[in-house]
Amino acid sequence: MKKVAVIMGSDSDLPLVETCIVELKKSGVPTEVHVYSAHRTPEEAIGFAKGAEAAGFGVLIAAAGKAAHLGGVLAANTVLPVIGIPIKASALEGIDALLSTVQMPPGIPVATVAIDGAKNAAILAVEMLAIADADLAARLKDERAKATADVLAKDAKVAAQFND
Ligand code: RP5
Repeated sequence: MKKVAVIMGSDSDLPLVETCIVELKKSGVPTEVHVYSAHRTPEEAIGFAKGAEAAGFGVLIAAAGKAAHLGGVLAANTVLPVIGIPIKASALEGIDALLSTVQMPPGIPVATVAIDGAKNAAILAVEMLAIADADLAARLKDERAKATADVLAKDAKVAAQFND
């Protein structure tokens, strides 16, 4: 199975990014985690992206806050899909990171999830790998069915409490 890389701009992002790592591991996807910054360690970030396809990665996840260029820098240096997680790390509450991550020029996409959307980044990465992996796809369908059952159980509880 292809691996997923989770790259964060700083270890200060880890408390949030951990949700993404846990979700990937729960799905049984081989995961590799690094701290590389587009600004502070550009050579390492670029080198990782350039080597990622040959190293067996299928998807890269980039988490960064403030002027968040990590997703874009990774995407500029690989044709693997890059998922961006804008991190809420400044006085601008993550809007800065959201716009820096999502507003990519044509030709170099970064699939951007919500501000602090770490769980969805992991699920999206697994969905990408599941295109070519029937077991992963089955696991995702199972999870989706459980989520549906959970909501319907909550609906039944609320309905029993309030409905005439
Ligand atoms: C970004 O700046 C990082 O991704 C982090 O969200 C933010 C702050 O980094 P530190 O100053 O905590 O290292 O590049």
